[in-house]
Amino acid sequence: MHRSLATALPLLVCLSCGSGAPSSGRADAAAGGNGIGGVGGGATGGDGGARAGTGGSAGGGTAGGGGSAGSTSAGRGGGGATAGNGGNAGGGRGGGATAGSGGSAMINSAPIFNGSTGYVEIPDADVFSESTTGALSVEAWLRPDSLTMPNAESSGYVHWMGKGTNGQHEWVARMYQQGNSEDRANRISFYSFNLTGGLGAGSYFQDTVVVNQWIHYVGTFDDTRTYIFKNGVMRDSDLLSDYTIVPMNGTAPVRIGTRDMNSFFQGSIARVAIYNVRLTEQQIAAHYAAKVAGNYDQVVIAEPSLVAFYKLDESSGTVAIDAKGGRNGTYRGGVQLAAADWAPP
Ligand SMILES: [Ca+2]
Ligand SMILES: [Ca+2]
Repeated sequence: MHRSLATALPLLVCLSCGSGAPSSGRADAAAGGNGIGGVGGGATGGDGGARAGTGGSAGGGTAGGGGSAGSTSAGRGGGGATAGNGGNAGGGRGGGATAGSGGSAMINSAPIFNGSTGYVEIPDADVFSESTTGALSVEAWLRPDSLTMPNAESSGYVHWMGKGTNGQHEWVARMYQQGNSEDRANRISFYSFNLTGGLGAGSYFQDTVVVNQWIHYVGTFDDTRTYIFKNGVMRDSDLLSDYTIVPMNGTAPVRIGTRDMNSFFQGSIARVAIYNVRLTEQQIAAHYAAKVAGNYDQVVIAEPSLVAFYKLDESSGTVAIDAKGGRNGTYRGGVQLAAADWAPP
Protein backbone atom coordinates (compact mmCIF):
# COMPACT_ATOMS: atom_id res chain seq x y z
CA MET A 1 0.00 0.00 0.00
CA HIS A 2 1.03 3.43 -0.57
CA ARG A 3 -1.23 6.20 0.45
CA SER A 4 -1.32 9.79 1.20
CA LEU A 5 -3.89 12.51 1.36
CA ALA A 6 -5.16 15.48 -0.39
CA THR A 7 -7.34 17.21 2.10
CA ALA A 8 -8.48 16.69 5.57
CA LEU A 9 -11.72 15.17 4.48
CA PRO A 10 -10.36 12.53 2.18
CA LEU A 11 -7.91 11.66 4.86
CA LEU A 12 -10.54 10.00 6.91
CA VAL A 13 -11.77 8.08 3.95
CA CYS A 14 -8.34 7.01 3.00
CA LEU A 15 -7.33 5.81 6.36
CA SER A 16 -10.17 3.42 6.45
CA CYS A 17 -9.80 2.15 2.97
CA GLY A 18 -6.12 1.53 3.13
CA SER A 19 -5.93 -1.54 5.18
CA GLY A 20 -7.49 -3.84 2.68
CA ALA A 21 -5.60 -2.74 -0.33
CA PRO A 22 -3.65 -5.51 -1.90
CA SER A 23 -1.03 -3.75 -3.83
CA SER A 24 1.46 -1.06 -3.75
CA GLY A 25 1.30 2.20 -5.43
CA ARG A 26 -1.41 4.17 -3.80
CA ALA A 27 -1.04 7.68 -2.66
CA ASP A 28 -3.34 10.48 -1.81
CA ALA A 29 -3.34 13.53 -3.85
CA ALA A 30 -3.81 15.90 -1.11
CA ALA A 31 -1.41 17.46 1.17
CA GLY A 32 -2.86 15.70 4.07
CA GLY A 33 -1.52 12.86 6.03
CA ASN A 34 0.11 9.98 4.42
CA GLY A 35 -0.96 6.49 5.08
CA ILE A 36 1.07 3.62 6.10
CA GLY A 37 3.17 2.12 3.50
CA GLY A 38 4.59 -1.17 2.80
CA VAL A 39 6.15 -2.55 -0.18
CA GLY A 40 3.07 -4.05 -1.61
CA GLY A 41 2.80 -6.52 -4.33
CA GLY A 42 1.72 -6.02 -7.82
CA ALA A 43 5.00 -4.72 -8.97
CA THR A 44 6.16 -5.66 -12.35
CA GLY A 45 9.52 -4.25 -12.13
CA GLY A 46 11.37 -4.86 -8.99
CA ASP A 47 9.51 -3.13 -6.28
CA GLY A 48 10.77 -2.31 -2.91
CA GLY A 49 13.97 -1.12 -1.56
CA ALA A 50 16.04 -4.13 -2.27
CA ARG A 51 18.13 -2.70 -4.99
CA ALA A 52 21.19 -0.82 -4.17
CA GLY A 53 21.55 2.63 -5.43
CA THR A 54 23.76 3.43 -8.24
CA GLY A 55 26.24 4.44 -5.66
CA GLY A 56 29.32 6.04 -6.86
CA SER A 57 30.23 9.54 -6.27
CA ALA A 58 28.73 12.37 -8.07
CA GLY A 59 31.90 14.19 -7.78
CA GLY A 60 33.32 16.56 -10.23
CA GLY A 61 34.73 15.75 -13.52
CA THR A 62 31.76 13.99 -14.96
CA ALA A 63 31.65 15.23 -18.42
CA GLY A 64 28.45 16.57 -19.72
CA GLY A 65 27.62 14.62 -22.79
CA GLY A 66 26.02 17.40 -24.62
CA GLY A 67 29.06 19.14 -25.80
CA SER A 68 29.76 21.73 -23.25
CA ALA A 69 32.63 21.05 -21.06
CA GLY A 70 32.40 18.60 -18.32
CA SER A 71 33.74 20.42 -15.40
CA THR A 72 31.21 22.25 -13.43
CA SER A 73 31.91 25.73 -14.34
CA ALA A 74 33.13 25.57 -17.84
CA GLY A 75 31.38 27.74 -20.26
CA ARG A 76 30.04 30.24 -17.86
CA GLY A 77 32.47 32.94 -18.25
CA GLY A 78 31.70 34.51 -21.49
CA GLY A 79 28.48 36.26 -21.45
CA GLY A 80 27.07 37.94 -24.41
CA ALA A 81 24.71 35.21 -25.40
CA THR A 82 22.01 35.91 -27.88
CA ALA A 83 18.67 34.47 -27.09
CA GLY A 84 16.14 33.17 -29.47
CA ASN A 85 12.46 33.23 -29.15
CA GLY A 86 11.58 34.34 -25.72
CA GLY A 87 14.87 33.42 -24.29
CA ASN A 88 16.44 36.63 -23.26
CA ALA A 89 19.89 35.39 -22.63
CA GLY A 90 21.17 38.59 -21.27
CA GLY A 91 24.87 38.24 -20.56
CA GLY A 92 26.46 36.63 -17.76
CA ARG A 93 26.70 33.00 -18.13
CA GLY A 94 26.28 32.46 -21.74
CA GLY A 95 29.76 31.64 -22.72
CA GLY A 96 29.37 33.32 -26.02
CA ALA A 97 27.07 30.83 -27.57
CA THR A 98 24.19 31.81 -29.71
CA ALA A 99 21.00 30.19 -28.71
CA GLY A 100 18.32 28.98 -31.01
CA SER A 101 14.70 28.78 -30.18
CA GLY A 102 15.58 27.26 -26.86
CA GLY A 103 16.65 30.63 -25.68
CA SER A 104 19.70 29.62 -23.80
CA ALA A 105 23.31 29.46 -24.33
CA MET A 106 24.80 26.89 -22.03
CA ILE A 107 24.09 23.49 -23.43
CA ASN A 108 24.16 21.68 -20.13
CA SER A 109 22.95 24.33 -17.75
CA ALA A 110 20.07 23.71 -15.38
CA PRO A 111 18.31 25.75 -12.72
CA ILE A 112 18.53 25.27 -8.98
CA PHE A 113 15.30 25.26 -6.99
CA ASN A 114 15.73 26.53 -3.46
CA GLY A 115 13.38 24.19 -1.66
CA SER A 116 11.16 26.92 -0.33
CA THR A 117 9.77 29.25 -2.96
CA GLY A 118 11.09 28.45 -6.43
CA TYR A 119 9.15 26.72 -9.17
CA VAL A 120 8.12 26.83 -12.81
CA GLU A 121 4.47 27.15 -13.76
CA ILE A 122 2.99 26.19 -17.11
CA PRO A 123 -0.67 26.97 -17.80
CA ASP A 124 -3.12 24.12 -18.17
CA ALA A 125 -3.45 22.65 -21.66
CA ASP A 126 -5.04 19.52 -23.04
CA VAL A 127 -1.68 18.04 -24.03
CA PHE A 128 -0.77 17.68 -20.36
CA SER A 129 -3.73 15.40 -19.61
CA GLU A 130 -3.72 11.64 -20.06
CA SER A 131 -7.34 11.61 -21.10
CA THR A 132 -6.62 13.60 -24.26
CA THR A 133 -5.05 10.58 -25.94
CA GLY A 134 -5.37 7.85 -23.34
CA ALA A 135 -1.69 7.91 -22.43
CA LEU A 136 0.90 10.33 -21.08
CA SER A 137 4.60 10.22 -20.25
CA VAL A 138 6.51 12.70 -18.13
CA GLU A 139 10.29 12.65 -18.33
CA ALA A 140 12.80 14.69 -16.37
CA TRP A 141 16.24 14.70 -14.84
CA LEU A 142 16.44 15.54 -11.17
CA ARG A 143 19.39 16.22 -8.90
CA PRO A 144 18.37 16.28 -5.24
CA ASP A 145 20.58 18.60 -3.23
CA SER A 146 19.30 17.34 0.09
CA LEU A 147 17.68 14.26 1.59
CA THR A 148 15.95 16.44 4.18
CA MET A 149 14.41 19.22 2.15
CA PRO A 150 13.08 22.01 4.32
CA ASN A 151 9.54 22.20 2.96
CA ALA A 152 8.16 18.70 2.98
CA GLU A 153 4.52 17.82 3.50
CA SER A 154 2.47 15.14 5.17
CA SER A 155 4.58 12.16 6.27
CA GLY A 156 7.71 13.82 4.91
CA TYR A 157 7.88 14.06 1.13
CA VAL A 158 8.10 16.72 -1.50
CA HIS A 159 6.18 17.00 -4.73
CA TRP A 160 8.80 18.02 -7.26
CA MET A 161 6.61 18.12 -10.34
CA GLY A 162 2.97 17.62 -11.06
CA LYS A 163 -0.43 18.69 -12.28
CA GLY A 164 -2.80 18.95 -9.39
CA THR A 165 -4.66 21.42 -7.25
CA ASN A 166 -7.59 20.92 -4.94
CA GLY A 167 -10.28 19.04 -6.87
CA GLN A 168 -8.17 19.04 -10.03
CA HIS A 169 -5.66 16.29 -9.43
CA GLU A 170 -4.12 14.42 -12.36
CA TRP A 171 -0.51 13.24 -11.85
CA VAL A 172 2.47 13.96 -9.65
CA ALA A 173 6.13 13.12 -9.04
CA ARG A 174 7.21 12.76 -5.42
CA MET A 175 10.40 12.23 -3.42
CA TYR A 176 10.26 11.02 0.17
CA GLN A 177 12.69 12.57 2.61
CA GLN A 178 14.90 11.08 5.30
CA GLY A 179 13.03 10.75 8.54
CA ASN A 180 9.59 10.53 6.99
CA SER A 181 7.10 8.80 9.21
CA GLU A 182 6.44 5.93 6.81
CA ASP A 183 10.00 4.68 6.56
CA ARG A 184 10.16 5.54 2.89
CA ALA A 185 13.34 7.57 2.81
CA ASN A 186 14.68 7.99 -0.72
CA ARG A 187 11.52 6.69 -2.39
CA ILE A 188 10.87 8.42 -5.69
CA SER A 189 7.43 7.84 -7.12
CA PHE A 190 4.81 8.72 -9.73
CA TYR A 191 1.03 8.75 -9.24
CA SER A 192 -2.17 9.08 -11.19
CA PHE A 193 -5.25 10.47 -9.47
CA ASN A 194 -8.90 11.02 -9.95
CA LEU A 195 -9.61 14.74 -10.12
CA THR A 196 -11.00 14.59 -6.61
CA GLY A 197 -7.71 13.38 -5.22
CA GLY A 198 -7.86 10.91 -2.39
CA LEU A 199 -6.03 7.70 -3.08
CA GLY A 200 -4.07 7.50 -6.27
CA ALA A 201 -2.38 4.69 -8.11
CA GLY A 202 1.35 4.91 -8.38
CA SER A 203 4.71 3.27 -8.81
CA TYR A 204 8.10 3.89 -7.30
CA PHE A 205 11.72 2.99 -6.83
CA GLN A 206 13.47 3.27 -3.50
CA ASP A 207 17.23 3.25 -3.84
CA THR A 208 19.94 5.09 -2.04
CA VAL A 209 19.85 8.67 -3.28
CA VAL A 210 23.19 10.37 -3.65
CA VAL A 211 22.99 14.10 -3.12
CA ASN A 212 24.11 16.06 -6.17
CA GLN A 213 23.83 13.07 -8.47
CA TRP A 214 21.50 13.26 -11.44
CA ILE A 215 18.69 10.75 -11.91
CA HIS A 216 16.81 10.16 -15.16
CA TYR A 217 13.11 9.76 -14.34
CA VAL A 218 10.12 8.76 -16.42
CA GLY A 219 6.61 8.39 -15.06
CA THR A 220 4.05 7.19 -17.52
CA PHE A 221 0.49 5.91 -17.51
CA ASP A 222 -2.46 4.97 -19.64
CA ASP A 223 -5.99 4.00 -18.69
CA THR A 224 -4.73 0.74 -17.23
CA ARG A 225 -1.40 1.10 -15.43
CA THR A 226 1.25 3.44 -14.09
CA TYR A 227 4.94 2.77 -14.76
CA ILE A 228 8.15 4.27 -13.47
CA PHE A 229 11.65 4.18 -14.95
CA LYS A 230 14.99 5.13 -13.47
CA ASN A 231 18.05 5.68 -15.64
CA GLY A 232 16.40 3.96 -18.58
CA VAL A 233 15.18 0.88 -16.73
CA MET A 234 11.57 0.09 -15.76
CA ARG A 235 11.29 -0.42 -12.03
CA ASP A 236 7.63 -0.70 -11.14
CA SER A 237 4.10 -0.78 -12.55
CA ASP A 238 0.70 -0.71 -10.90
CA LEU A 239 -2.94 -1.00 -11.88
CA LEU A 240 -5.21 2.04 -11.89
CA SER A 241 -8.14 -0.26 -11.29
CA ASP A 242 -6.85 -1.16 -7.85
CA TYR A 243 -7.85 2.33 -6.78
CA THR A 244 -10.58 2.99 -9.30
CA ILE A 245 -8.65 5.74 -11.00
CA VAL A 246 -10.15 7.22 -14.15
CA PRO A 247 -7.81 9.94 -15.43
CA MET A 248 -9.55 13.13 -16.49
CA ASN A 249 -8.69 16.52 -17.92
CA GLY A 250 -8.52 19.03 -15.07
CA THR A 251 -7.67 22.68 -14.86
CA ALA A 252 -4.51 22.68 -12.74
CA PRO A 253 -1.30 24.09 -14.18
CA VAL A 254 1.77 21.92 -14.59
CA ARG A 255 4.40 22.90 -12.06
CA ILE A 256 8.06 21.96 -11.74
CA GLY A 257 9.68 22.28 -8.33
CA THR A 258 6.35 21.95 -6.54
CA ARG A 259 2.85 20.76 -7.29
CA ASP A 260 0.63 23.07 -5.28
CA MET A 261 2.95 24.95 -2.91
CA ASN A 262 2.52 22.46 -0.08
CA SER A 263 6.09 21.23 -0.57
CA PHE A 264 9.08 22.33 -2.63
CA PHE A 265 12.03 20.55 -4.21
CA GLN A 266 15.57 21.54 -3.31
CA GLY A 267 18.02 20.82 -6.09
CA SER A 268 18.13 20.91 -9.82
CA ILE A 269 15.67 19.70 -12.44
CA ALA A 270 16.50 19.57 -16.12
CA ARG A 271 14.92 18.65 -19.44
CA VAL A 272 11.26 18.14 -18.58
CA ALA A 273 9.54 16.47 -21.53
CA ILE A 274 5.92 15.43 -21.94
CA TYR A 275 4.65 12.94 -24.50
CA ASN A 276 1.13 11.96 -25.49
CA VAL A 277 1.88 8.25 -25.53
CA ARG A 278 3.22 5.78 -23.03
CA LEU A 279 6.89 5.66 -23.97
CA THR A 280 8.27 2.15 -24.32
CA GLU A 281 11.15 0.83 -22.32
CA GLN A 282 13.18 0.80 -25.53
CA GLN A 283 12.55 4.48 -26.14
CA ILE A 284 13.34 5.41 -22.57
CA ALA A 285 16.55 3.38 -22.59
CA ALA A 286 17.50 5.13 -25.82
CA HIS A 287 16.93 8.54 -24.22
CA TYR A 288 19.15 7.65 -21.32
CA ALA A 289 21.84 6.39 -23.67
CA ALA A 290 21.56 9.56 -25.69
CA LYS A 291 22.41 11.65 -22.66
CA VAL A 292 25.53 9.65 -22.11
CA ALA A 293 26.34 9.89 -25.81
CA GLY A 294 25.72 13.61 -25.96
CA ASN A 295 22.72 13.92 -28.28
CA TYR A 296 19.86 13.86 -25.79
CA ASP A 297 18.04 16.95 -27.01
CA GLN A 298 18.05 15.78 -30.59
CA VAL A 299 16.68 12.38 -29.66
CA VAL A 300 13.89 13.87 -27.55
CA ILE A 301 12.91 16.44 -30.15
CA ALA A 302 12.72 13.68 -32.76
CA GLU A 303 10.06 11.75 -30.84
CA PRO A 304 6.78 12.13 -32.75
CA SER A 305 4.80 11.93 -29.53
CA LEU A 306 6.62 14.82 -27.84
CA VAL A 307 4.17 17.61 -26.94
CA ALA A 308 6.27 19.83 -24.68
CA PHE A 309 9.97 20.14 -23.91
CA TYR A 310 11.28 22.43 -21.18
CA LYS A 311 15.04 22.28 -21.33
CA LEU A 312 15.22 24.67 -18.37
CA ASP A 313 18.57 25.87 -19.62
CA GLU A 314 17.74 29.56 -19.73
CA SER A 315 20.36 31.80 -18.29
CA SER A 316 18.22 34.84 -17.52
CA GLY A 317 14.70 36.14 -17.63
CA THR A 318 11.56 34.47 -16.35
CA VAL A 319 10.45 32.48 -19.38
CA ALA A 320 10.91 28.70 -19.42
CA ILE A 321 10.77 27.97 -23.12
CA ASP A 322 8.77 25.06 -24.49
CA ALA A 323 11.04 23.98 -27.32
CA LYS A 324 8.32 21.82 -28.85
CA GLY A 325 4.83 23.19 -28.46
CA GLY A 326 5.32 26.83 -27.59
CA ARG A 327 3.51 26.52 -24.25
CA ASN A 328 6.08 28.47 -22.33
CA GLY A 329 6.29 28.37 -18.57
CA THR A 330 7.33 31.01 -16.04
CA TYR A 331 10.07 30.85 -13.43
CA ARG A 332 8.74 32.02 -10.10
CA GLY A 333 9.95 32.42 -6.57
CA GLY A 334 13.63 32.93 -7.15
CA VAL A 335 14.81 30.00 -9.23
CA GLN A 336 18.59 30.27 -9.83
CA LEU A 337 19.01 29.96 -13.57
CA ALA A 338 21.96 28.14 -15.09
CA ALA A 339 23.34 27.46 -11.64
CA ALA A 340 23.86 23.73 -12.13
CA ASP A 341 25.45 21.53 -14.74
CA TRP A 342 23.25 18.81 -16.10
CA ALA A 343 25.53 15.82 -16.25
CA PRO A 344 24.89 12.12 -16.68
CA PRO A 345 24.90 10.07 -13.49
CA1 LIG B 1 4.22 -0.88 -7.30
CA1 LIG C 1 -7.14 20.92 -18.73
